[in-house]
Amino acid sequence: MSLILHGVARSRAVRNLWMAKELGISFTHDEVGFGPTGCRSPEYMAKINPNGHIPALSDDGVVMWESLAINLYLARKFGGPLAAAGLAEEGAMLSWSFWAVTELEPHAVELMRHTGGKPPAERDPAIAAKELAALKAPIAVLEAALAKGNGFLVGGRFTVADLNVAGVAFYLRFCPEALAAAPHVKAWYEAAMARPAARAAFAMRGD
Ligand SMILES: N[C@@H](CCC(=O)N[C@@H](CS)C(=O)NCC(=O)O)C(=O)O
Repeated sequence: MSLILHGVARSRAVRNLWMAKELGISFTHDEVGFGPTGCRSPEYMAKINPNGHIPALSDDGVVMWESLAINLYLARKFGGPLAAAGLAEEGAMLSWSFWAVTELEPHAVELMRHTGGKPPAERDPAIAAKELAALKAPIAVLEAALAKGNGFLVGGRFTVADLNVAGVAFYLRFCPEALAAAPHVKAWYEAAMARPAARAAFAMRGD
């Protein structure tokens, strides 16, 4: 089998497992984990990802890293309703995916750490409050887009853009307050996570 997804489900690889299940494609799951015997091993870093991170993808000589880029690649390769129907949609999908990793993810990760990710004694409510405040603007952007798009980001249907952004919004899960003023985001996120492919992928995390 030529398509190999490297990375355990309990990492950002869950985003790619979700995408692969949406597409119904066959792939080998190489469950590379963390640390010196996993994604920091010299062999993995030499052959797959010099950054020492998971996930990564190998596809017949094409080696990729960056979870959201991998999903855009899979969408382009396998097509179907999650993929772009034309350049305008592709542009919007690229915009939302880059937006998710730059505008949303840094604050959402810190919020996650200080609301549920770290042991309680290591959580700092002041950092959580600061990140929650910083998330107001991007969440308002998402809320407005979903209101305008009837619950979807691109093309009036569930696409890789929704999957990529929802995969990042997963970091907000310990802080319901983050979506309290964003009913469209809340409904969209819940619908995305209720999809059979999402449930199957997230179940692999075992949490
Ligand atoms: N922007 C990258 C981030 C990759 C990343 O930081 N992965 C984490 C796991 S979710 C990792 O590999 N951590 C282990 C390490 O850095 O040693 C992506 O979206 O793929």
